[in-house]
Amino acid sequence: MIHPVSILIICSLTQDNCILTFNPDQMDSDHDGIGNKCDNCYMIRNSDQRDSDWDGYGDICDVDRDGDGILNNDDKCPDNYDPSQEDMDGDRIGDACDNCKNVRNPRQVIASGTPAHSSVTEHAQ
Ligand SMILES: [Ca+2]
Ligand SMILES: [Ca+2]
Ligand SMILES: [Ca+2]
Ligand SMILES: [Ca+2]
Repeated sequence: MIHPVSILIICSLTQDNCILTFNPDQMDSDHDGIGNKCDNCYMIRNSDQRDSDWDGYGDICDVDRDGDGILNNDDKCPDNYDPSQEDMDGDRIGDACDNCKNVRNPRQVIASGTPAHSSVTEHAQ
């Protein structure tokens, strides 16, 4: 026979929103199912806990997602580690993530009219 206390422990473990961290209050401010104590972005919902650069801050609230030292707003490739920020064609899309490094195409549409990421045709400037 299983002792009632054992059942209680098993139930509380399966419902624990921070399995590896002691958090008896189970506080979850953003209601994403991950407790504040172990949530890598506890004020913004991110149940996937994606953290591309493994710095402990979830992508959704990380001011430098790729961890290259350039803040997202200034980063020419915010999702590619690219500390040099080289941009041969000067279109503000860094070489590390530019689909056409030698032709200015800030919307990343290939100049021939073949869409790379959208159906909008973009002309080289
Ligand atoms: Ca949370
Ligand atoms: Ca991060
Ligand atoms: Ca960056
Ligand atoms: Ca470029």
